Amino acid sequence: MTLLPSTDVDPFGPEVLEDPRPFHAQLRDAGPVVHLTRYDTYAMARYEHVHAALVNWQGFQSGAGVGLSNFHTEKPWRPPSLLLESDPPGHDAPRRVLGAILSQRALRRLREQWFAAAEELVDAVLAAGPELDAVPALAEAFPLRVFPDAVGIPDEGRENLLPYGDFLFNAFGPRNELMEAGLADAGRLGAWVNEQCRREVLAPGGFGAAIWAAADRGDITPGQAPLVVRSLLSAGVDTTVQGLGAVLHAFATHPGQWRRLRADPRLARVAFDEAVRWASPVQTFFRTATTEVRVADTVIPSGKKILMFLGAANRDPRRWADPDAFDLARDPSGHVGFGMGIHQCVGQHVARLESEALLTALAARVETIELSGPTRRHHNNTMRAWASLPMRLG
Ligand code: OVV
Repeated sequence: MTLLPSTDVDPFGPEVLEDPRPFHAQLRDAGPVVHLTRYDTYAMARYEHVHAALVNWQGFQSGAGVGLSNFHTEKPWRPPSLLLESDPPGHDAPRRVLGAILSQRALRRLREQWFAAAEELVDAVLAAGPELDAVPALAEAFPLRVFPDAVGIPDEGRENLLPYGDFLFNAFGPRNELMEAGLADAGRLGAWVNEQCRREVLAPGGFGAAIWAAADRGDITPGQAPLVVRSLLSAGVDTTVQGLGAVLHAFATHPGQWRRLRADPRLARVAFDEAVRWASPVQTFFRTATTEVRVADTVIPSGKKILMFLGAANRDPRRWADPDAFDLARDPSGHVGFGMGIHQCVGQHVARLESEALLTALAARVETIELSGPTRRHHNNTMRAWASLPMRLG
């Protein structure tokens, strides 16, 4: 029996959120499982074990919540998600419905429209001059331009989407300053989001209406439909914003890779997955041990929370050659930035299409991308995020 390694480092503290890479290396090197003494939870940071746990939904459940809080002992801040915070068999019907609506095939009808929207946005940004902050001007602007329309929500109140997501992703962590700072507005934001999930509010032809149509067919119940729409509005905006921020930052700091993309714009798709691997916009989710589960030499007691470090697994040198390099020549498939197994990101094709549209528009118009000032992180308990990315487009 080997002793279980432990650390009292706070994975949600400001130093780790500013730059988690040294802590990730420490966790990976300590062993397959590490005890996080501050929260009496367990951590996995090596690719092999993160991957194995993500595909083992029988041993590592999501129904007790995928944040630090255990829904079996603490009341969740909002009714649990039918997709994220649920297990088979209840998980499966909502997942099947949303999976079909967001499938690559179903998204084909949006492709032309989103490519045109990206060209329009990039033209407008370039007309305003070569210097910009890529966070508001591109990473936020593009998803906000195309995604709420695709869901079919009205224009009014869309400014609530990003703050709602920021709070939601903070709420997966402990009740620290980041979480507390969002509490004052959480009720109002949550009420607005819930209002957008009603059948009467959602425009015909959108993802939201398609979810209600699935309820009419009996594929899900009418009681489930608004919660499935809520998942779109919860997981569909901040995540893609940070994914686009990551890929723009990656290119701004890797000029050779930008030249490569310009030479072959079909690399736009692999570029996004490589950026999701490299930056892991969603850094962590918890699981809960359904019974005593053994991982390598460690027995995790039933009911304990386990923090899965997606970002650490995605840069594990045991799995990836030269893991810190952003490299379009690598095959990033198998990364766990979208998760893995039955909960793997149901919106990943939406995210890829948004990124492909934006990168294709940029590659056709912009020879060089470079940072033009100091970048600034946005701290969130779950997301690795940018507050500001000053850039010059040449
Ligand atoms: C993946 C994810 C993040 C946040 C919220 C949800 C899903 C949801 O289903 O509400």
